[in-house]
Amino acid sequence: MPKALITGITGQDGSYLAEFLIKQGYEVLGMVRRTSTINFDRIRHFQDRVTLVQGDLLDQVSLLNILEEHKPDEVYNLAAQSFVPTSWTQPVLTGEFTALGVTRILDAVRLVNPKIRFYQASSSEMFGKVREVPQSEATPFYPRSPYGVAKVYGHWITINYRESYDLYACSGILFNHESPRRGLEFVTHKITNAVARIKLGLDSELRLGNLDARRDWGYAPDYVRAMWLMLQQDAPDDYVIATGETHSVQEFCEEAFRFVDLDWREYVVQDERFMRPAEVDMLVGDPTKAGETLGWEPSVTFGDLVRLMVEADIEALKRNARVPHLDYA
Ligand code: NAP
Ligand code: F7E
Repeated sequence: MPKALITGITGQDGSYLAEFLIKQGYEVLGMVRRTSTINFDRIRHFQDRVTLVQGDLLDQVSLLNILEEHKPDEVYNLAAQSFVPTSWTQPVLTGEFTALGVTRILDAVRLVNPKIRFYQASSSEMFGKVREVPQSEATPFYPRSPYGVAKVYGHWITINYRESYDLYACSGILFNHESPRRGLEFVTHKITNAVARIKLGLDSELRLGNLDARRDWGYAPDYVRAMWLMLQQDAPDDYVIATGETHSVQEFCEEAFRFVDLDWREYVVQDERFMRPAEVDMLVGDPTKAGETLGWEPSVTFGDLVRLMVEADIEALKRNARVPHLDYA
């Protein structure tokens, strides 16, 4: 039975990846950090089928001990400070988690067992102020936030460890991917949660920042399959994972409100508080290499993604399962 370690198992992607790997017949280890309140909402329904181990990307010894004790064959490094606005208010911490954290775990792999196959969660935010359209593996980076800068570091240190130490280390340059498990601070889930609340009479407006920003939005379970495929090839490489379609935040609103027969213009209010010091105006990925080499393609359209998220939020609210608001996002 192959064994995989997932850092960030309590996050959106970590939870879907764990379920996917269990179905593939893996023994799954999930690294969790110590918190005063347990935050296992996304993994509770399969917690009895994974082994949780305590560790932190800030703590080198914990990483070494986990690899030595549990001997995984594959490591998926998904842990990060992943919210772009927080990277301006906590830039050093973001660099510690999202940039240097990658070196800490790569070094642990190199020292404990360089045969471990390694996946790094790189991001389309590295393209930032885009140099070409669409963005592919060959597009130069121009990050526009401390988060984007930290991800560029994580990307290049992964490539450097591959080339310096002959590690099987891959970097997936994933464009935005969403689901009902997405953090409520990200724009898609913020919108679908608000649409559900407004539809059920629990709220009357939705305050957003830049409605013109465009993203290439896919469905998270499709994207974790791509992570696994990257580690099953003959040789390690880097891949763009995207749908190839771009939509604006406004289009996302239109679609989400239309689904519940409401007009978005009656509820959406633009609010300076949600504007960023620097914006990534437009992202759209070219997933040709992933299609040709990995046989990967997305299975959920933009319209289906919006609808499944709105439906899930309405259901959750009816069960009284959603928190109301986040003031800072
Ligand atoms: P997420 O929901 O924010 O999850 C992040 C995970 O990292 C959580 O499990 C969190 O644990 C953990 N974590 C944070 N700091 C840590 C530390 N110091 N030590 C150990 N664990 C730590 O993120 P996601 O959307 O699943 O994304 C997964 C990865 O892909 C991230 O690296 C993200 O930057 C990257 N990425 C995401 C997207 C996307 O569209 N979702 C696109 C490209 C790249 P707690 O639960 O304890 O906070
Ligand atoms: O913003 C605009 C905002 O926070 C998308 C992370 O997973 O994907 C994610 O980063 C766009 C931006 O995601 C609000 O200005 C408008 O242009 O959902 P987001 P992100 O910044 O693209 C990448 C690939 C990652 O790697 C990251 O980890 O939406 N926007 N109004 C807003 N965004 C938020 N959050 N809130 C608003 O009110």
